[in-house]
Amino acid sequence: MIFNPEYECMEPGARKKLQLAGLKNLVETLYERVPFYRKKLDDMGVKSEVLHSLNDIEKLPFTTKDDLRDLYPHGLLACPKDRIVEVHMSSGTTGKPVVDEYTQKDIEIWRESMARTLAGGGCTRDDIVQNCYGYGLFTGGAGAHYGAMTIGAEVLPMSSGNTARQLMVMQDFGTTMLTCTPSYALYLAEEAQDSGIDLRKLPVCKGCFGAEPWSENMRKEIEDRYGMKAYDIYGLTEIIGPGVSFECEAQNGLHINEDLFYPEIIDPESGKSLPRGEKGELVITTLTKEGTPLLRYRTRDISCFMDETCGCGRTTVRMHRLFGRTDDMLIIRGVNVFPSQIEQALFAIEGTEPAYLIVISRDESHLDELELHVEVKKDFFSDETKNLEKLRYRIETEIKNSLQIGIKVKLVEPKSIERSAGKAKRVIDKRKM
Ligand code: DLL
Repeated sequence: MIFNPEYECMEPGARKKLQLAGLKNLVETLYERVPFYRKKLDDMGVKSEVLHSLNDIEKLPFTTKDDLRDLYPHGLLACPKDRIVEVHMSSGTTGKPVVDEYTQKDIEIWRESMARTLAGGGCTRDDIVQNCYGYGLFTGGAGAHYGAMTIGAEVLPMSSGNTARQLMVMQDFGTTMLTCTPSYALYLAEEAQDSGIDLRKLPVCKGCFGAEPWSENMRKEIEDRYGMKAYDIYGLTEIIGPGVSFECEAQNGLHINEDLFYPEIIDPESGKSLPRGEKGELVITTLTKEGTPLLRYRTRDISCFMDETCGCGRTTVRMHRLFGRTDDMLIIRGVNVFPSQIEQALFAIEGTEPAYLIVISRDESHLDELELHVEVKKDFFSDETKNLEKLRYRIETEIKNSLQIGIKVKLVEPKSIERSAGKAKRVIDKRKM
Protein backbone atom coordinates (compact mmCIF):
# COMPACT_ATOMS: atom_id res chain seq x y z
CA MET A 1 0.00 0.00 0.00
CA ILE A 2 1.23 3.51 -0.80
CA PHE A 3 0.33 5.76 2.11
CA ASN A 4 0.57 9.10 0.32
CA PRO A 5 0.55 8.70 -3.49
CA GLU A 6 0.42 12.47 -4.02
CA TYR A 7 3.94 12.86 -2.65
CA GLU A 8 5.40 9.38 -3.03
CA CYS A 9 4.43 9.05 -6.72
CA MET A 10 4.95 12.72 -7.60
CA GLU A 11 6.31 13.62 -11.02
CA PRO A 12 10.07 14.04 -10.34
CA GLY A 13 10.27 17.53 -11.90
CA ALA A 14 7.51 18.80 -9.60
CA ARG A 15 9.28 17.24 -6.63
CA LYS A 16 12.53 18.99 -7.55
CA LYS A 17 10.75 22.35 -7.48
CA LEU A 18 9.37 21.54 -4.06
CA GLN A 19 12.80 20.51 -2.81
CA LEU A 20 14.47 23.67 -4.12
CA ALA A 21 11.85 25.87 -2.45
CA GLY A 22 12.30 23.91 0.80
CA LEU A 23 16.07 24.27 0.61
CA LYS A 24 15.95 28.05 0.05
CA ASN A 25 13.55 28.45 2.90
CA LEU A 26 15.76 26.33 5.15
CA VAL A 27 18.89 28.35 4.39
CA GLU A 28 17.03 31.61 5.13
CA THR A 29 15.66 30.26 8.41
CA LEU A 30 19.02 28.89 9.55
CA TYR A 31 20.74 32.18 8.68
CA GLU A 32 18.21 34.14 10.66
CA ARG A 33 17.83 31.89 13.69
CA VAL A 34 20.92 29.73 14.29
CA PRO A 35 24.17 31.64 15.00
CA PHE A 36 26.25 28.52 14.22
CA TYR A 37 24.85 28.38 10.67
CA ARG A 38 24.96 32.16 10.17
CA LYS A 39 28.69 32.06 10.87
CA LYS A 40 29.26 29.06 8.59
CA LEU A 41 27.32 30.65 5.73
CA ASP A 42 29.07 34.01 6.22
CA ASP A 43 32.49 32.31 6.31
CA MET A 44 31.73 30.71 2.95
CA GLY A 45 30.13 33.92 1.66
CA VAL A 46 26.89 32.20 0.66
CA LYS A 47 23.20 32.94 1.09
CA SER A 48 19.99 31.40 -0.25
CA GLU A 49 20.48 33.51 -3.42
CA VAL A 50 23.20 31.10 -4.63
CA LEU A 51 20.58 28.38 -5.03
CA HIS A 52 19.41 28.38 -8.65
CA SER A 53 19.11 24.62 -8.92
CA LEU A 54 19.43 21.70 -6.51
CA ASN A 55 23.01 21.08 -7.67
CA ASP A 56 23.93 24.40 -6.06
CA ILE A 57 23.53 22.67 -2.69
CA GLU A 58 27.22 21.81 -3.13
CA LYS A 59 28.03 25.46 -2.42
CA LEU A 60 26.58 25.13 1.08
CA PRO A 61 28.42 23.96 4.22
CA PHE A 62 28.14 20.51 5.78
CA THR A 63 27.06 19.75 9.32
CA THR A 64 28.90 17.00 11.23
CA LYS A 65 28.23 14.90 14.29
CA ASP A 66 30.99 16.84 16.08
CA ASP A 67 29.12 20.08 15.41
CA LEU A 68 26.03 18.55 17.04
CA ARG A 69 28.02 17.41 20.05
CA ASP A 70 29.68 20.80 20.45
CA LEU A 71 26.28 22.48 20.35
CA TYR A 72 24.65 20.08 22.83
CA PRO A 73 21.94 20.47 24.09
CA HIS A 74 20.12 23.41 22.44
CA GLY A 75 22.67 25.09 20.14
CA LEU A 76 20.89 24.10 16.93
CA LEU A 77 17.40 25.15 17.91
CA ALA A 78 15.81 27.09 15.06
CA CYS A 79 12.52 28.06 16.71
CA PRO A 80 11.40 29.54 20.05
CA LYS A 81 12.00 26.99 22.82
CA ASP A 82 8.35 26.99 23.90
CA ARG A 83 7.32 25.46 20.58
CA ILE A 84 9.17 22.21 21.33
CA VAL A 85 6.82 19.38 22.32
CA GLU A 86 9.11 16.32 22.38
CA VAL A 87 12.79 15.46 22.57
CA HIS A 88 14.75 12.37 21.56
CA MET A 89 18.43 11.55 21.83
CA SER A 90 20.92 9.01 20.65
CA SER A 91 22.51 6.86 23.35
CA GLY A 92 25.76 8.83 23.27
CA THR A 93 27.97 5.83 23.99
CA THR A 94 30.85 7.48 22.16
CA GLY A 95 30.50 11.01 23.55
CA LYS A 96 27.77 13.58 24.17
CA PRO A 97 24.40 12.41 22.82
CA VAL A 98 22.90 14.00 19.73
CA VAL A 99 19.55 15.61 20.25
CA ASP A 100 16.46 16.05 18.10
CA GLU A 101 13.90 18.59 19.37
CA TYR A 102 10.49 18.36 17.71
CA THR A 103 7.77 20.95 17.30
CA GLN A 104 4.16 19.87 16.77
CA LYS A 105 4.74 20.14 13.02
CA ASP A 106 7.90 18.01 13.26
CA ILE A 107 5.87 15.29 14.98
CA GLU A 108 3.38 15.50 12.10
CA ILE A 109 6.26 15.06 9.64
CA TRP A 110 7.45 12.06 11.64
CA ARG A 111 3.98 10.50 11.74
CA GLU A 112 3.69 10.94 7.99
CA SER A 113 7.16 9.57 7.19
CA MET A 114 6.67 6.57 9.49
CA ALA A 115 3.18 5.87 8.12
CA ARG A 116 4.73 5.74 4.64
CA THR A 117 7.50 3.50 6.03
CA LEU A 118 5.23 0.93 7.67
CA ALA A 119 2.83 1.01 4.72
CA GLY A 120 5.86 0.15 2.56
CA GLY A 121 6.09 -3.04 4.63
CA GLY A 122 2.42 -3.78 4.02
CA CYS A 123 0.87 -2.27 7.18
CA THR A 124 -2.82 -1.39 6.94
CA ARG A 125 -5.47 -0.40 9.46
CA ASP A 126 -6.29 -4.10 9.88
CA ASP A 127 -2.87 -4.89 11.31
CA ILE A 128 -1.86 -5.56 14.89
CA VAL A 129 1.63 -4.14 15.27
CA GLN A 130 3.84 -5.44 18.06
CA ASN A 131 6.34 -2.66 18.54
CA CYS A 132 9.44 -3.94 20.33
CA TYR A 133 11.71 -1.03 19.51
CA GLY A 134 12.76 0.61 22.78
CA TYR A 135 10.47 3.40 24.03
CA GLY A 136 12.16 6.36 25.70
CA LEU A 137 14.80 8.70 24.37
CA PHE A 138 15.58 6.27 21.53
CA THR A 139 13.54 7.16 18.45
CA GLY A 140 12.59 3.59 17.46
CA GLY A 141 9.70 3.07 19.88
CA ALA A 142 7.95 6.42 19.39
CA GLY A 143 8.59 6.47 15.64
CA ALA A 144 7.02 3.10 14.89
CA HIS A 145 4.20 3.86 17.34
CA TYR A 146 3.31 7.14 15.61
CA GLY A 147 3.47 5.54 12.18
CA ALA A 148 1.22 2.60 13.05
CA MET A 149 -1.32 4.88 14.76
CA THR A 150 -1.37 7.22 11.77
CA ILE A 151 -2.25 4.32 9.52
CA GLY A 152 -4.96 3.32 11.99
CA ALA A 153 -3.44 -0.03 12.89
CA GLU A 154 -3.61 -1.38 16.46
CA VAL A 155 -0.33 -0.89 18.34
CA LEU A 156 1.02 -3.12 21.09
CA PRO A 157 3.59 -0.77 22.72
CA MET A 158 5.83 -3.52 24.10
CA SER A 159 9.20 -1.77 24.05
CA SER A 160 12.24 -4.03 24.05
CA GLY A 161 13.07 -6.90 26.40
CA ASN A 162 11.03 -9.37 28.45
CA THR A 163 11.06 -11.96 25.75
CA ALA A 164 8.69 -14.41 27.41
CA ARG A 165 6.01 -11.72 27.62
CA GLN A 166 6.64 -10.69 24.02
CA LEU A 167 5.96 -14.25 22.88
CA MET A 168 2.86 -14.55 25.07
CA VAL A 169 1.39 -11.33 23.68
CA MET A 170 2.32 -12.29 20.12
CA GLN A 171 0.24 -15.46 20.47
CA ASP A 172 -2.64 -14.12 22.56
CA PHE A 173 -3.22 -10.88 20.66
CA GLY A 174 -2.61 -12.24 17.18
CA THR A 175 0.24 -9.91 16.21
CA THR A 176 0.41 -9.57 12.42
CA MET A 177 3.37 -7.21 12.14
CA LEU A 178 6.58 -6.98 14.14
CA THR A 179 8.79 -3.91 14.53
CA CYS A 180 12.20 -4.20 16.26
CA THR A 181 15.89 -4.48 15.52
CA PRO A 182 16.70 -7.44 13.23
CA SER A 183 18.91 -8.98 15.91
CA TYR A 184 16.05 -8.87 18.41
CA ALA A 185 13.72 -10.44 15.85
CA LEU A 186 16.12 -13.38 15.62
CA TYR A 187 16.53 -13.58 19.37
CA LEU A 188 12.73 -13.77 19.76
CA ALA A 189 12.70 -16.52 17.15
CA GLU A 190 15.33 -18.53 19.01
CA GLU A 191 13.42 -18.19 22.26
CA ALA A 192 10.19 -19.19 20.53
CA GLN A 193 11.87 -22.31 19.20
CA ASP A 194 13.18 -23.22 22.66
CA SER A 195 9.68 -22.79 24.10
CA GLY A 196 8.18 -25.00 21.41
CA ILE A 197 6.32 -22.15 19.69
CA ASP A 198 6.10 -22.47 15.92
CA LEU A 199 6.15 -18.87 14.70
CA ARG A 200 5.27 -19.97 11.20
CA LYS A 201 1.86 -21.04 12.45
CA LEU A 202 1.12 -17.64 14.03
CA PRO A 203 -0.54 -14.74 12.16
CA VAL A 204 2.66 -12.64 12.27
CA CYS A 205 3.56 -12.34 8.56
CA LYS A 206 5.56 -9.11 8.11
CA GLY A 207 8.02 -6.91 9.93
CA CYS A 208 9.91 -3.63 9.59
CA PHE A 209 13.43 -3.93 10.93
CA GLY A 210 16.27 -1.44 11.20
CA ALA A 211 18.43 0.68 13.53
CA GLU A 212 21.47 -1.57 12.97
CA PRO A 213 23.27 -3.17 10.05
CA TRP A 214 21.94 -6.49 8.77
CA SER A 215 22.67 -8.55 5.71
CA GLU A 216 20.54 -10.09 2.99
CA ASN A 217 21.24 -13.52 4.47
CA MET A 218 20.04 -12.35 7.87
CA ARG A 219 16.82 -11.23 6.18
CA LYS A 220 16.41 -14.73 4.73
CA GLU A 221 16.95 -16.24 8.17
CA ILE A 222 14.25 -14.02 9.74
CA GLU A 223 11.81 -14.62 6.88
CA ASP A 224 12.35 -18.33 7.15
CA ARG A 225 11.98 -18.61 10.90
CA TYR A 226 8.76 -16.55 11.04
CA GLY A 227 7.35 -17.35 7.62
CA MET A 228 7.16 -13.58 7.08
CA LYS A 229 8.29 -10.78 4.78
CA ALA A 230 11.04 -8.72 6.44
CA TYR A 231 11.61 -5.12 5.35
CA ASP A 232 14.57 -2.84 5.96
CA ILE A 233 13.87 0.62 7.38
CA TYR A 234 16.44 3.34 7.92
CA GLY A 235 16.76 6.57 9.84
CA LEU A 236 18.76 8.41 12.47
CA THR A 237 18.02 10.54 15.51
CA GLU A 238 19.62 13.66 14.07
CA ILE A 239 17.31 13.72 11.04
CA ILE A 240 14.01 12.54 12.61
CA GLY A 241 14.55 8.95 13.81
CA PRO A 242 13.24 6.07 11.68
CA GLY A 243 11.30 7.30 8.64
CA VAL A 244 14.07 8.57 6.40
CA SER A 245 13.83 5.62 3.99
CA PHE A 246 12.14 2.24 3.73
CA GLU A 247 11.72 -0.81 1.52
CA CYS A 248 8.55 -1.54 -0.43
CA GLU A 249 7.26 -4.96 -1.46
CA ALA A 250 10.06 -5.20 -4.07
CA GLN A 251 12.62 -5.43 -1.20
CA ASN A 252 15.16 -3.90 -3.51
CA GLY A 253 16.55 -0.68 -2.06
CA LEU A 254 15.00 1.82 0.34
CA HIS A 255 12.75 4.61 -0.96
CA ILE A 256 13.85 7.92 0.52
CA ASN A 257 11.13 10.30 1.69
CA GLU A 258 12.87 12.90 -0.42
CA ASP A 259 10.19 15.58 -0.32
CA LEU A 260 11.07 15.75 3.40
CA PHE A 261 14.74 14.71 3.47
CA TYR A 262 17.01 15.72 0.59
CA PRO A 263 19.73 13.08 0.04
CA GLU A 264 23.19 13.33 -1.49
CA ILE A 265 26.01 10.79 -1.84
CA ILE A 266 29.47 12.25 -1.47
CA ASP A 267 33.06 11.08 -1.47
CA PRO A 268 33.84 11.05 2.28
CA GLU A 269 37.42 12.12 1.64
CA SER A 270 36.96 15.03 -0.76
CA GLY A 271 33.39 15.99 0.16
CA LYS A 272 32.49 16.14 -3.55
CA SER A 273 29.19 14.79 -4.87
CA LEU A 274 29.52 11.41 -6.52
CA PRO A 275 27.91 10.41 -9.81
CA ARG A 276 24.67 8.41 -9.49
CA GLY A 277 25.26 4.78 -8.59
CA GLU A 278 28.63 5.26 -6.91
CA LYS A 279 29.10 4.21 -3.32
CA GLY A 280 29.82 6.96 -0.79
CA GLU A 281 28.68 8.76 2.35
CA LEU A 282 25.01 9.63 2.64
CA VAL A 283 24.36 13.31 3.39
CA ILE A 284 20.87 14.49 4.34
CA THR A 285 19.23 17.91 4.49
CA THR A 286 15.89 18.27 6.28
CA LEU A 287 13.55 20.28 4.04
CA THR A 288 10.56 20.90 6.28
CA LYS A 289 11.61 20.54 9.92
CA GLU A 290 11.23 23.39 12.40
CA GLY A 291 12.85 22.44 15.73
CA THR A 292 16.36 21.29 14.83
CA PRO A 293 16.58 21.32 11.02
CA LEU A 294 19.95 20.32 9.56
CA LEU A 295 21.82 21.38 6.46
CA ARG A 296 23.87 18.74 4.60
CA TYR A 297 24.27 16.44 7.59
CA ARG A 298 27.06 13.90 7.13
CA THR A 299 25.55 10.64 8.35
CA ARG A 300 28.77 8.58 8.04
CA ASP A 301 26.55 5.84 6.58
CA ILE A 302 27.70 4.33 3.29
CA SER A 303 25.20 3.67 0.52
CA CYS A 304 24.55 4.51 -3.12
CA PHE A 305 21.52 5.61 -5.12
CA MET A 306 19.78 3.03 -7.25
CA ASP A 307 18.75 4.35 -10.61
CA GLU A 308 16.10 2.13 -12.19
CA THR A 309 12.53 3.04 -11.40
CA CYS A 310 10.72 0.78 -8.97
CA GLY A 311 7.78 -1.35 -10.03
CA CYS A 312 5.78 -0.29 -6.95
CA GLY A 313 4.78 3.06 -8.48
CA ARG A 314 6.72 5.29 -6.09
CA THR A 315 8.96 7.76 -7.91
CA THR A 316 11.19 8.52 -4.93
CA VAL A 317 14.88 7.74 -5.28
CA ARG A 318 16.06 4.53 -3.61
CA MET A 319 19.22 4.01 -1.60
CA HIS A 320 20.97 0.65 -1.39
CA ARG A 321 20.79 -1.04 2.01
CA LEU A 322 23.74 0.31 4.01
CA PHE A 323 27.14 -1.13 3.22
CA GLY A 324 28.45 0.07 6.59
CA ARG A 325 29.58 3.29 8.21
CA THR A 326 32.70 5.29 7.53
CA ASP A 327 33.53 4.78 11.21
CA ASP A 328 32.75 1.05 11.54
CA MET A 329 35.04 0.04 8.73
CA LEU A 330 37.67 -2.25 10.19
CA ILE A 331 41.15 -2.09 8.80
CA ILE A 332 42.71 -5.50 9.25
CA ARG A 333 46.33 -5.64 8.13
CA GLY A 334 45.54 -2.89 5.66
CA VAL A 335 42.42 -4.49 4.20
CA ASN A 336 39.13 -2.64 4.60
CA VAL A 337 36.38 -4.84 5.98
CA PHE A 338 32.85 -4.08 7.10
CA PRO A 339 31.25 -6.30 9.76
CA SER A 340 28.23 -6.70 7.46
CA GLN A 341 30.44 -8.44 4.86
CA ILE A 342 31.52 -10.97 7.46
CA GLU A 343 27.88 -11.48 8.46
CA GLN A 344 26.78 -12.01 4.86
CA ALA A 345 29.45 -14.70 4.34
CA LEU A 346 28.75 -16.35 7.67
CA PHE A 347 24.97 -16.58 7.34
CA ALA A 348 25.32 -18.51 4.10
CA ILE A 349 26.95 -21.39 5.97
CA GLU A 350 24.73 -24.18 7.26
CA GLY A 351 25.27 -25.26 10.87
CA THR A 352 25.85 -21.83 12.44
CA GLU A 353 23.45 -19.90 14.65
CA PRO A 354 22.74 -16.22 13.81
CA ALA A 355 24.96 -14.97 16.63
CA TYR A 356 28.54 -13.90 16.18
CA LEU A 357 31.16 -11.60 17.62
CA ILE A 358 34.18 -10.09 15.92
CA VAL A 359 37.19 -9.69 18.22
CA ILE A 360 40.18 -7.77 16.93
CA SER A 361 43.53 -7.65 18.64
CA ARG A 362 47.24 -7.50 17.88
CA ASP A 363 49.45 -10.59 18.02
CA GLU A 364 52.99 -10.74 19.46
CA SER A 365 54.43 -9.30 16.25
CA HIS A 366 51.94 -6.40 16.51
CA LEU A 367 49.95 -7.61 13.52
CA ASP A 368 46.18 -7.31 13.49
CA GLU A 369 44.30 -10.47 14.23
CA LEU A 370 40.59 -11.02 13.66
CA GLU A 371 38.93 -13.76 15.64
CA LEU A 372 35.36 -14.56 14.77
CA HIS A 373 33.30 -16.20 17.49
CA VAL A 374 30.45 -18.16 15.96
CA GLU A 375 27.69 -20.06 17.71
CA VAL A 376 27.05 -23.51 16.41
CA LYS A 377 23.67 -25.26 16.21
CA LYS A 378 22.98 -27.55 19.19
CA ASP A 379 23.03 -30.84 17.25
CA PHE A 380 26.24 -29.82 15.58
CA PHE A 381 27.90 -29.18 18.91
CA SER A 382 27.07 -32.63 20.18
CA ASP A 383 28.47 -34.10 16.93
CA GLU A 384 31.92 -35.53 16.44
CA THR A 385 34.86 -33.17 16.80
CA LYS A 386 35.76 -33.97 13.21
CA ASN A 387 32.58 -32.26 11.99
CA LEU A 388 33.19 -29.19 14.14
CA GLU A 389 36.70 -28.97 12.80
CA LYS A 390 35.34 -29.19 9.25
CA LEU A 391 32.86 -26.42 9.93
CA ARG A 392 35.54 -24.19 11.42
CA TYR A 393 37.76 -24.74 8.40
CA ARG A 394 34.88 -24.03 6.03
CA ILE A 395 34.05 -20.68 7.70
CA GLU A 396 37.70 -19.63 7.65
CA THR A 397 38.05 -20.53 3.98
CA GLU A 398 34.80 -18.94 2.83
CA ILE A 399 35.60 -15.69 4.60
CA LYS A 400 39.11 -15.73 3.25
CA ASN A 401 37.75 -16.24 -0.28
CA SER A 402 35.14 -13.51 -0.08
CA LEU A 403 37.06 -10.88 1.93
CA GLN A 404 40.69 -11.67 1.14
CA ILE A 405 41.72 -11.70 4.79
CA GLY A 406 42.83 -14.54 6.98
CA ILE A 407 40.80 -14.87 10.16
CA LYS A 408 40.62 -17.28 13.06
CA VAL A 409 37.28 -18.87 13.87
CA LYS A 410 36.29 -19.96 17.34
CA LEU A 411 33.17 -22.10 17.50
CA VAL A 412 31.22 -21.50 20.69
CA GLU A 413 28.22 -23.17 22.30
CA PRO A 414 24.65 -22.11 21.53
CA LYS A 415 23.50 -19.08 23.59
CA SER A 416 27.00 -18.18 24.77
CA ILE A 417 27.17 -14.87 22.89
CA GLU A 418 25.29 -12.07 24.61
CA ARG A 419 21.95 -11.12 23.01
CA SER A 420 20.59 -7.59 22.91
CA ALA A 421 17.03 -6.33 22.88
CA GLY A 422 18.19 -3.23 21.02
CA LYS A 423 21.20 -2.72 18.79
CA ALA A 424 23.51 -5.74 18.81
CA LYS A 425 27.18 -5.27 19.65
CA ARG A 426 29.10 -7.21 17.03
CA VAL A 427 32.65 -5.93 17.36
CA ILE A 428 35.18 -5.75 20.18
CA ASP A 429 38.27 -3.93 19.02
CA LYS A 430 40.96 -4.55 21.62
CA ARG A 431 43.42 -2.42 19.62
CA LYS A 432 41.54 0.64 20.86
CA MET A 433 41.50 -0.39 24.52
O1 DLL B 1 18.55 3.80 14.92
C1 DLL B 1 16.70 5.17 14.18
C2 DLL B 1 15.96 3.94 13.78
C3 DLL B 1 15.08 3.34 14.66
C4 DLL B 1 16.09 3.45 12.49
C5 DLL B 1 14.35 2.22 14.28
C6 DLL B 1 15.37 2.33 12.09
C7 DLL B 1 14.50 1.73 12.99
P1 DLL B 1 20.08 6.16 15.90
O2 DLL B 1 20.03 5.42 17.19
O3 DLL B 1 20.39 7.60 15.92
O4 DLL B 1 18.70 6.06 15.18
O5 DLL B 1 21.10 5.40 14.98
C8 DLL B 1 21.27 5.78 13.64
O6 DLL B 1 21.85 3.52 13.02
O7 DLL B 1 23.22 6.28 11.24
C9 DLL B 1 22.93 3.87 10.95
O8 DLL B 1 24.32 3.78 11.13
C10 DLL B 1 22.23 2.84 11.84
N1 DLL B 1 21.03 2.35 11.15
C11 DLL B 1 19.76 2.79 11.25
N2 DLL B 1 18.93 2.08 10.44
C12 DLL B 1 19.72 1.16 9.81
C13 DLL B 1 19.49 0.15 8.83
C14 DLL B 1 18.06 4.90 14.79
N3 DLL B 1 18.29 -0.10 8.36
C15 DLL B 1 22.27 4.88 12.97
N4 DLL B 1 20.57 -0.57 8.41
C16 DLL B 1 22.39 5.18 11.50
C17 DLL B 1 21.80 -0.33 8.88
C18 DLL B 1 21.05 1.34 10.26
N5 DLL B 1 22.08 0.60 9.82
